[in-house]
Amino acid sequence: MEICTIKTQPYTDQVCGTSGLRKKVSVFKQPNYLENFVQSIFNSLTGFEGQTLVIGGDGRYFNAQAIQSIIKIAIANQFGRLIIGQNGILSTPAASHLIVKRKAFGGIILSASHNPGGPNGDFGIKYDTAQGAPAPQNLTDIISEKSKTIDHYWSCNMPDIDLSKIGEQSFGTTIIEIVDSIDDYAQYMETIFDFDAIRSLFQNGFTMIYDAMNAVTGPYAKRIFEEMLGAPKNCVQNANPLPDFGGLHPEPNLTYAKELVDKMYAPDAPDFGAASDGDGDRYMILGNRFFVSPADSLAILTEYADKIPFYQGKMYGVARSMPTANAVDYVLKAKNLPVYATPTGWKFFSSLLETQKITLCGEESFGSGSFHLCEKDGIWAILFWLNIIALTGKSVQTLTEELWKKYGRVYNSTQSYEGLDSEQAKNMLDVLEQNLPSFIGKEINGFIVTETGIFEYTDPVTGEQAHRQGYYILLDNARIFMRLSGTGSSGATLRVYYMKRETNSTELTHDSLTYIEPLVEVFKQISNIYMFTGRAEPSVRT
Ligand code: G16
Repeated sequence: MEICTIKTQPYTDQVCGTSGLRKKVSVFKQPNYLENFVQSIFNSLTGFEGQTLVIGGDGRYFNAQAIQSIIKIAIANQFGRLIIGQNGILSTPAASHLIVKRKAFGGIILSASHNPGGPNGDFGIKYDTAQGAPAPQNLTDIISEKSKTIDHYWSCNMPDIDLSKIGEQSFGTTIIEIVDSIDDYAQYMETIFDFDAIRSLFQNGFTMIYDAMNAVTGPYAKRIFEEMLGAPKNCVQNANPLPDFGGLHPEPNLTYAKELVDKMYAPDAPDFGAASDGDGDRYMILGNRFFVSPADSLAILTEYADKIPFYQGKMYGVARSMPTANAVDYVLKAKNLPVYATPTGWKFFSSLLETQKITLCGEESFGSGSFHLCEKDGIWAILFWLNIIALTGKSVQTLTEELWKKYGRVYNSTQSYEGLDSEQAKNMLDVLEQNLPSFIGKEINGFIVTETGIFEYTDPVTGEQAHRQGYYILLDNARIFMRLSGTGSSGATLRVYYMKRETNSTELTHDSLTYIEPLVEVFKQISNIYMFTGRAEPSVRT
């Protein structure tokens, strides 16, 4: 096996977004594009020689090919051990867990998360630190900088590795260890939740469907829900990870998880429905003809966390991203615990998790997590719900409606305008920014604007600052928040987040989208979105 130095030219577009580098597969397939980025990651790190690197991905198109290149570059860069999920598969939370459990230097996860896959779809790479956490902003900035000047990378002349066989092989001074992708993660979940109680729930006839959306969590869900917990056979649907997700858009929300939603609203709907995304870090919860918003889900996990032994005596506080509706704030107030509002992006939770300022965290984009891992974790959240249901004997709907009765309901909706022309979207936001102060004190569609601004953040642990993290408009008892998505691979996606709190007990069970509609009208008037982009309606509403 020979180590070779390969000359290369830099690409100028390797800028890390909300979670790593995400681009079309065709972009990643350009000569040396992937290799440049991987070497740029290693060029941004020090002291990894002889250390362990975890590698895995969500199995999407180009995963298998990319892993072989990464293995060769990692060996040439003198990592001591590469731990790779069997067949190159690891969900994002499972990779995060392996990094910590095996005391790895870090990990490379191949995924474009919830973005569609296949030859015309998206691919992505992200780096996780030794804490199993997404690379912080200062590191991703360095990686992006290094990628602009890279002129060579190291690789090895060696045949591709057979990733299907569990076990170890040596290459020079590097050991390659292929591991079962599910074992460690499943065992870890068993230490967090009361599997016996969940097993009894299913034995007593509780019904469930889980939609893996042909993405990475299928095998995890089969093992954990069906085999270990005795959930109904074949309750895991779209269970085989496919390179193109079978044409599905693996984003668990009311629009893209339509197959699951239809089943959960059918006359013979089961008690519980759930789905995850491409790489297994997001989740959606449905009851029988009932949808739980991500903000309510975080509030309910917080309400019941101290009933789960793993969290007893360890409730420190909770963080939510700023766009996330603030239902959890009222639960925390009652428990006399702090809440932190961070910018969008899981990496902003890391310092809070690592320093035990928070126990749980969550986002409106269907991600929740806790100090058990520094990544969001879809299957964990679903197990958390099952554990609460097993302990309380209450349905999804009852648990949610009880939350509303106790604390008031924070109606909320995220509405995304996907595929906008980037220039048009930017113009619209530039004008909006200029106009923001002039709205204060005005009445728009029956709401008085009380405050407007740009969200700026200082990390309470590290003191690092994040600027211009979105625009907010506060109205009486309501809020509109706007930002551009950081996870798309082409054009621009504008996300508009609405919330309005209701405490009148006779007004708690309206249809959320209908209730929010007057606020949507405020957004349309304030932004002039139609005039700037030609788009009147969002493409995704949750
Ligand atoms: C990533 C981050 C999340 C964040 C989301 C925002 O999710 O990990 O923390 O909420 O992006 O997406 P957008 O910028 O499109 O609104 P994921 O699941 O794509 O890794």
